[in-house]
Amino acid sequence: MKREVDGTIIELVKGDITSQPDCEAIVNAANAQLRTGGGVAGAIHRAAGPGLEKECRPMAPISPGEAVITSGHDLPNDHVIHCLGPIYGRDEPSDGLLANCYRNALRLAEDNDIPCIAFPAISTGAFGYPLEEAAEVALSTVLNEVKDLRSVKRVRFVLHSQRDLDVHGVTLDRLS
Ligand code: AR6
Repeated sequence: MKREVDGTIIELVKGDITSQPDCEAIVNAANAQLRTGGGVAGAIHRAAGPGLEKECRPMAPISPGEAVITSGHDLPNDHVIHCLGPIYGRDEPSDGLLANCYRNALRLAEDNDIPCIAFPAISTGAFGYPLEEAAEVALSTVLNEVKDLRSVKRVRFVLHSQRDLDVHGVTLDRLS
């Protein structure tokens, strides 16, 4: 599914965040220590190789809603933007902190002249954020930001399951 809004393409695909070679930046659903882990963080660190953790070390820890940028190491992408999503039910306000992740990642992409950025569904795995609510926050935040984007021409959401893709599709339909 694809929408063009204010000259930016917002697209939803089913897939693996580490297999997006046509995007200059991918976003990591990171932990505060910026170490490898499960889910997205595990997949990204495995594909990037040990140099990524080494580059991350001096930037840690980060707080919920914060984003930092590194190079992509052995990934096919130039950059990884690491975002710490809120742990649902613990880091409050969860919706504001999750929105900060998307906003801060887009700002870093703009500052680094990145044309395409690919996001996973931050916080919806180990951090327990309900999928429908997270999709609403993610897509409404991106839709609010597009008018200010100059470098970023494509924002891709890479969803891991058919259900995740369907929920984001219904939400994007409703919001755009
Ligand atoms: N590509 C795209 N999406 C994926 C992939 C992948 N390779 N793998 C999982 N997902 P999570 P969080 C989906 O847990 O909730 C880590 O251990 C997954 O199905 O990766 O922000 C870190 O170290 C879910 O929908 O991120 C942190 O401690 C979504 O990506 C913690 O988990 C996010 O799941 C972060 O938790």
